[in-house]
Amino acid sequence: MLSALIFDVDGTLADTETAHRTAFNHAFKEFGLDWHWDEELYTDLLNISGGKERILHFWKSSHPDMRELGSGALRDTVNRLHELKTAAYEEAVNSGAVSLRPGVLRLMDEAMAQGLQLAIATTTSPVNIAALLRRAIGPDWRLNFTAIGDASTAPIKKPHPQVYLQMLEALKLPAARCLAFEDSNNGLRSASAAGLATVITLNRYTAHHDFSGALRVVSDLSQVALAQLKQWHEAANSARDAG
Ligand code: XBP
Ligand code: MG
Repeated sequence: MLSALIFDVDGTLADTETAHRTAFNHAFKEFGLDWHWDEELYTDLLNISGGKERILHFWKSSHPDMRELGSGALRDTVNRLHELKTAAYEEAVNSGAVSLRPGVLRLMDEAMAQGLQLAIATTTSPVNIAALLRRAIGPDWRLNFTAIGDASTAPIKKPHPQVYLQMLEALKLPAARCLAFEDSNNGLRSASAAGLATVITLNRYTAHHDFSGALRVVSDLSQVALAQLKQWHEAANSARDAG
């Protein structure tokens, strides 16, 4: 029986990556760097999960001759850049730059009304989740979720399954009784490696990703009712049991 829904955040709960990209560029400018991530470059950089990891990857790939002066200087600089980025992103979300994708709130309400548990499994930072859901759901948004896995709980980023395994443990449920919602190949691989059937919601930054093995690929959740999800889930479990 389907007993829990586990949601990714960026690109799934909301189309956040444009706001993230703008915040990265703001941080680079504020720090005095002449870096600028346009949409094409950022779409490619999204293959790297995690903002800090993405900055480091870009720095090393665009400046291969770079030499670290003092131990930790690189790490400290990346951390400072990410702090500036996170502050700019939070400010943007608090001023209404991002809203939940179609169907997300309705599906969550439907699931809670039918006694299903909800959880979050994301790569992003806790403050980003709070800013988004406080604005979309209200000050008591956390009460909707049995558990939240994020950059502070799961340092090993997607496609590693760490964050999804943490959520299954917190939900006290086997993967077969849950469904994951994702938007990227890294996310699909992370959820699949944790044994989860996964519904993909496409967005313009990740629509070109490989979604082989996904339970379903949909443009968004506006046409997906809980009854439909239960049917897909049951069919997936029967297919798996039939080997
Ligand atoms: C996607 C990510 C995140 C965001 C940026 O997260 O890879 O890193 O792009 O957020 P999700 P941070 O797993 O929710 O799709 O800068 O906070 O990492
Ligand atoms: Mg995502």
